[in-house]
This record gives sequence, C-alpha cells and structure tokens, in this order.
Amino acid sequence: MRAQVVIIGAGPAGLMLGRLLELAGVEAIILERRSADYVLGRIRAGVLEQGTIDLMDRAEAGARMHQEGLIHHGIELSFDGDRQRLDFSSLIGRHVMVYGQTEVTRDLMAVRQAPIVYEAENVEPHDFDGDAPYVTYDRDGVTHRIDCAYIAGCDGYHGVSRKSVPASALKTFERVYPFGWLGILVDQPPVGDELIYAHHARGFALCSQRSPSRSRYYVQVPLDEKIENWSDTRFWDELRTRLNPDTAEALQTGPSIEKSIAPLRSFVAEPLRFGRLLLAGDAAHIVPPTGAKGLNLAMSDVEALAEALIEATKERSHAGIDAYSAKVLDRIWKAERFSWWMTSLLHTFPETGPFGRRIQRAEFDYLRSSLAAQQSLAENYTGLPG
Ligand code: RFL
Ligand code: PHB
Repeated sequence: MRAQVVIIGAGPAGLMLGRLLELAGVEAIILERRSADYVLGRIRAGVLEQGTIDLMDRAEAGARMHQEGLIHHGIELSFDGDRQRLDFSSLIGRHVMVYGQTEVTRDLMAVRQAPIVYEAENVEPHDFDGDAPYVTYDRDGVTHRIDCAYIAGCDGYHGVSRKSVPASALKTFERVYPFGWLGILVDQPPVGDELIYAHHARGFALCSQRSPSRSRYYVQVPLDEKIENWSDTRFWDELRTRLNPDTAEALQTGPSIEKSIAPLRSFVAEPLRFGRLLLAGDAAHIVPPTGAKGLNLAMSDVEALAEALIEATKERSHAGIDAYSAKVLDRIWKAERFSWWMTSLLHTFPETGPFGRRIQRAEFDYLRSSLAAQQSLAENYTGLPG
C-alpha cells in the first residue's frame, strides 16, 4: 500500500489532521489501535478556544458544534469560599465554547470520507530518518505495510511514535504532580451557568458541564487514590465541602454515569520532528487539565502540521516541515506555563507549608484587585493568538 501521509492515532489530533489533508487533496491513511466505540467512550476535555472552533469550521465539521456548543463569556474562581467572576468578554473581548471532546471526535469521524483503520495492532514507524519511510501494522492476523512520504505521530502520550525516536535525539521536560483529578459525569443540570474553579485547603474542585442537563465535576485526589473508595455519596460530600456554601447548596446531585481518575502531568518533548516523522498533540506534550489547554493545543499543532504537509506534498517545499517544530513549541511552552500556573494557584500541594498557602492566597487577592492580572488570565484561558 502507498499513501502520501500515514497518521498514527485517531484522537482529535489525528482526525483533524486527516480531515485537513483530505480537504486539500493529500492522501492520508489513519491507523488507530482502538475501536471507534472505544475512542468515543473516553470522556476528556470540554472547553474549546476560538482557534479550535474556527478549525472545526474549516474542517466542515462545525455545524452541530454551533447548534449544541455553549458560549461561555467567563469563569468563576473560588478561594476558600470567596468568589471572583472573570468576564472574558469585557476583559479582552473573547469567549470560549463548552463542547465535549467526545462530540468533537464524533463530528470529525462523521465528515471523513476515507476509511479509518481501527484496531490496527503493533503499529510501527520505520526508516523515517531516510527518504523512504514506511509503517507496518497487524490486523486480523495479517501484517500490512504502507510506504509513505511522511508519518504523523498523533498517538497520544502512550503512543509508539515518540518511543520510536532514539533517546539521544529527544530532549524531554517533565513535572509529575503528586495528585490526580477524580471526575464524574452526571445527568443533572450544572450548578452554575459558567465553570467554577475552586481552591480549598482539602484540595481543588471544578464544576464543569457538557450541556444544560449534563454536568462534569472534578475533585483533586492523592495520586494513589483508588476509584473503588469513592462512592457517589462520598464524591458529592467532598465536592460540597470544597465549594462556596451557596454553590454547595445549589448543587443538584444524582447517580454518576462515568467516574475516572486522571493523573496530572506537565511534559514536553523536543523537537517535534525527526526526519520524516512529525509529532503532534499529546504525543509531544501534556498539560495538566486546569487551564483547559490539552485539546486546544493538539488542534493548533495539527493546523500548523497540515499546512507544512500540504506545502511539502503539493509544492515540494520543505520550508514548512523545517519550521514546524520551532513554530509550535513557542505556543506549547506558553500553554505549559499557563497550565502550570493555574495548577499551582488552585491545588493543595502536600509540600506547601503555611508560607506557600499565604502566597496562593496573595495570588488570588492580586487577581481580584488587578485588571491587568485578570486580563492576563483571560487572554491565556481563551487562547493566545497565533
Ligand atoms: P489522544 O486523544 O490521546 O489520541 C491518541 C490516539 O492514538 C491512539 N493510539 C494509537 N494508535 C495506533 N497505534 C498506537 N500504538 C497507538 N497508541 C495510541 C489512541 O488510542 C488514541 O485514540 O491524543 P490527541 O489526539 O493528541 O488529543 C489530545 C487530547 O486528547 C488531550 O490533550 C486532552 O484530552 C487532555 N485531557 C484534557 N484536556 C483538557 O483540556 N481538559 C480535560 O478535562 C482533559 N481531561 C485529558 C483529560 C486527557 C486524559 N488522558 C490522556 C488520559 C482526561 C484524561 C483521562
Ligand atoms: C471538562 O469539562 O472536562 C473540563 C473543563 C475545564 C477544564 C478541565 C476539564 O479546565
């Protein structure tokens, strides 16, 4: 088999890249380890920046998003019960949209014309340091080979692409946080119109949503916490404790329809290009979810990567491919910084003593009193330009 580009991974990054290439007439094959149902069953991000919304439109996948997505003009921060609303629209004239990653994935799957190879096992990129790379995979007990010009590694943090690069060619930067987020999905109306990010001595909590009748809530838990120890009742009690009393009172609870724990990590691999293998999305970097940046960053990577691949395959110019890594790393590090900062402000760290807690409080008070600080948060949260 032959294709101009082989894309490894059919998460949001791989699907969006495949679609942008398809619309430009560049032939790409997508290989995904899991089934389509499995991919759609993963509950992850929920907040889209304007750049992601625009890209969904360019991919001709935005119709349902515009109908069902909820425009949010701000968020609420709560610190030991003291509340502060940030109005993005008046601060910087921008907003975000609440529309689940599951729905983004579903819409991108639906618009793709060419098939996606699901349940592709033992996917392996080969010879990407030369001019004739190829990818092998197994399906139904048969080994297949696809010769190509470029390989796009969109296979997430645990994927094979980054792992195929010799360690000496890769520099990695990592911070593992000593906690995770326990999240639940529930068919109850959200507690507020907007998202609430709450700091409490017992840990962080987030009130998010998927629709007017479906809510997503998170509480910070220790890294070694077991999901079996968290009955719905325990979750609701803990969440209420961490919220402002009025918010806690208004919370509408019910049986959870999904419950999972995600560890928090900051990670960047540099560079993002090794010969004819290019990394994008979680394959190259991870942010803690506090800044709602992971999905958006994956989308801005593939926007740049699509442009570079189209230029390389249609105009036979390597300038875009050569520039790709440096171009996206600039934005990646800014998102890493913001996500780390939001995480540091809002979580309770085991090692933080009384001094550290006062610093967190001072940071919150500064944010409450300074228009400049609020604008800084707003421009980062809604997505930096470029
Ligand atoms: P994905 O979504 O991980 O997709 C990668 C795809 O590659 C497949 N794959 C392989 N395919 C073939 N061969 C292999 N060897 C393969 N190995 C893996 C996988 O099955 C998968 O389908 O990466 P992508 O496309 O870069 O998208 C990035 C986003 O998914 C990610 O940044 C966000 O979801 C991060 N994230 C969150 N971000 C937010 O902004 N807000 C959140 O609330 C939020 N919650 C989360 C998250 C990520 C999580 N992970 C990674 C476990 C919650 C979780 C649990
Ligand atoms: C979510 O709805 O899952 C969500 C929203 C905002 C975040 C993280 C997760 O910062």
